Amino acid sequence: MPSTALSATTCLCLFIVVFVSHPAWPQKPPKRQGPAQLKGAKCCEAVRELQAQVANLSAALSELGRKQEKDWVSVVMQVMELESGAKRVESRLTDAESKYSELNSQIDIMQLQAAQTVTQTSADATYDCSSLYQKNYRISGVYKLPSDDFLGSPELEVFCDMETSGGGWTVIQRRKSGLVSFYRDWRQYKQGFGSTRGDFWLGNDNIHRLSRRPTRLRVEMEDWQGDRRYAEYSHFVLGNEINSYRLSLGNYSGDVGNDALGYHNNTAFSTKDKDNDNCLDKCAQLRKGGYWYNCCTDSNLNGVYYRLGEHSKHLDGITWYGWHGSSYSLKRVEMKIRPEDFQP
Ligand SMILES: *[C@@H]1O[C@H](CO)[C@@H](O)[C@H](O)[C@H]1NC(C)=O
Ligand SMILES: *[C@@H]1O[C@H](CO)[C@@H](O)[C@H](O)[C@H]1NC(C)=O
Ligand SMILES: *[C@@H]1O[C@H](CO)[C@@H](O)[C@H](O)[C@H]1NC(C)=O
Ligand SMILES: [Ca+2]
Repeated sequence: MPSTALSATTCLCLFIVVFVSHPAWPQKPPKRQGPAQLKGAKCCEAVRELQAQVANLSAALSELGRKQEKDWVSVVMQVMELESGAKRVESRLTDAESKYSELNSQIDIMQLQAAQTVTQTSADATYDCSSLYQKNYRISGVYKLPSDDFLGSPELEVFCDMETSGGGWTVIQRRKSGLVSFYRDWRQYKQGFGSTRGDFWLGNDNIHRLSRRPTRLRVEMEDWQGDRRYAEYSHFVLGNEINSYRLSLGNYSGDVGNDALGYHNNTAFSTKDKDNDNCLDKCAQLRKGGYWYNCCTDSNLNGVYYRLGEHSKHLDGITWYGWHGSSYSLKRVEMKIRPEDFQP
């Protein structure tokens, strides 16, 4: 009967399907036949048996699949858990690191505060550039001296010369560019003016405060040929405002040939609006600066800046009588101070 033959092939086909879907099934040479007429087939006992086995097997397979999937999922879960654990550890590490650095910076701040507190009571105070030098700042340049209630000093920007003759110098005056006018009034000389990196006057109140300890003054000069000379004075003192910022000097030393500041020793400070000089004239107006005018000058370091060509024609220039005479205006001048007992 064609029907039984068909059923037999159907069984075979089923078998093939089962075999393909489960490779562990004992291998048997498959017969080529389309799996077309599976549906509606009337089956013998053997076929039912096979069908049950197939069903069993598929169930087993899908069971296995589910189990595997479950296993795989659990592995994935474990991996993920491990990963997140690692991340947690990592983040805890980062946390710890940031806490550590925070702690470190707090320690820095505390040290700074401690240093500032100490500054107010000990001999270790930051008075000037020489203090900074002793604290191992050895590069010339602009520094900020902290304000100090104990010393009664405000914060002050200064230029420190840490190289010349051992360093530790606080620069109180500079002429080098000619861009800043020094023909100023009493109040401006009191407070200071100009730029710390360029031409400036540090201010009479500041200079007074910085010279309360036994202090040395150094004047450096350069002419238009590029020659350089210096003058130093021991025991430099600038009086307070009540004393009209009177200048006191000790002994002169140096290589500029002539002590042209000695003439201004024990003399009060004068500006165009305050005549404290020893003359009938108004020296500050004649010499166009603020200075310890006597009657009037042997030196005029705060005079008018004249450039090359104009530099030797005027009495109100930046002069140092005894090096180039009374009408030679210098190219560059720096005045700087440091404590008498400074040890480089
Ligand atoms: C199907 O599997 C069950 C156990 O899971 C077994 O008891 C039963 O005999 C199996 N049937 C066939 C047709 O193999
Ligand atoms: C100036 O020098 C002389 C010696 O030449 C010395 O006796 C005197 O004490 C010095 N004065 C000052 C203020 O340093
Ligand atoms: C300045 O005057 C004092 C006396 O008041 C004197 O001891 C000192 O040597 C003078 N300095 C200069 C450079 O002339
Ligand atoms: Ca006068």
